[in-house]
Amino acid sequence: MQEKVNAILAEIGSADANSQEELEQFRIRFISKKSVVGELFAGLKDVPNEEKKAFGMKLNEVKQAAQAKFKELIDKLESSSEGGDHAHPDLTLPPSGAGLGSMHPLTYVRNQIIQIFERIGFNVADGPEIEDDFHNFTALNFPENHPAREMQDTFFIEKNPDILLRTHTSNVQVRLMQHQKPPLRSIMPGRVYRNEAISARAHCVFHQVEGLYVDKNVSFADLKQTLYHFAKEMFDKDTKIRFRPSYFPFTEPSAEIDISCQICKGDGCQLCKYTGWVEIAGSGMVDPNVLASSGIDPEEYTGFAFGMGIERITQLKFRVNDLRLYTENDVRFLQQFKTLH
Ligand code: 2NL
Repeated sequence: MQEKVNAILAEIGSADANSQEELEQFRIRFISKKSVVGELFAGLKDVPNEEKKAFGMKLNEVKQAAQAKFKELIDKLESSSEGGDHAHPDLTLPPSGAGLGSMHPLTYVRNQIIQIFERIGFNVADGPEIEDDFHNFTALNFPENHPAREMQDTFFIEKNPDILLRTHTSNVQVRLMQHQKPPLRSIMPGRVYRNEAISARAHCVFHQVEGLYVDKNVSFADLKQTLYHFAKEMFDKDTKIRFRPSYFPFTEPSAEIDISCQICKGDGCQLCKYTGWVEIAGSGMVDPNVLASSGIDPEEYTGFAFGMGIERITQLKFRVNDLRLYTENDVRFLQQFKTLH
């Protein structure tokens, strides 16, 4: 027994720990309830009575040696590199960087769209997101019973008279035509709202850029050339563009603009539904009724207008396949755009 005690004492004396793991091993072997020291104490009851006192004192010596060694090893580890930096930080070091944020891809694409149009003479106009029925619907030639006015599409704030969250940025164009004389050449980027369930492909808040050009003799050829130019600047130089007849209440004639699919280059893929084409914008010649309701004489002036979704353009540029990514602020998504500026 005495020999065993001496062996354990010697083991404690020469013990060392160079990591938290080794420290824990020491604790389990010499400090914990099930340690070898604990076992020695358990054996105390079998020691003859006359030796109990001396042996008990010896065991206390072992216990104290184990505890002293344990403390010594903790101190040693704390002042070494493992865990030491936290215990004793070097206050003279310069602070570590706060971790720079990155530009949101929608902000980047919006700025790019603005720059492309500014270079060809468009300016940026802004207006309210909370709007009345006239500027959001009536002035834009929406018939009284048009489905877009119904509850499922529009967030109404007040009824009679109707106050609502704008469903497109066209309200800014109406206000511009009311307050400025042609020539008008503006784009309106902004947030718009639709009463839709949120999914990968639909959101109740998204972003649009609309454009308006009103002057004497503005033609459909001007519209085509302007949007051709935009698509070439925004996407690859070899991007193909086509105009497809369409319908909007506020333009006549109307056309949707498709570009050759950026993912498969026209070969056909899931994004373009195997057509080789993807839609990027709607457009048309401003309906004479719209000019007239905004106080511009349709006999004297003509104009073209267009609208595009910023999320859509961003999806095509950066292959973002779920609209929810734009608003969830997941840093794993946002950090992928660190190089944008
Ligand atoms: C789309 C289609 C479009 C317009 C927006 C507009 C505005 C006024 C008058 C006439 Cl004030 N038109 N805007 C015209 C055609 C299409 O947007 O698909 N947007 C995402």
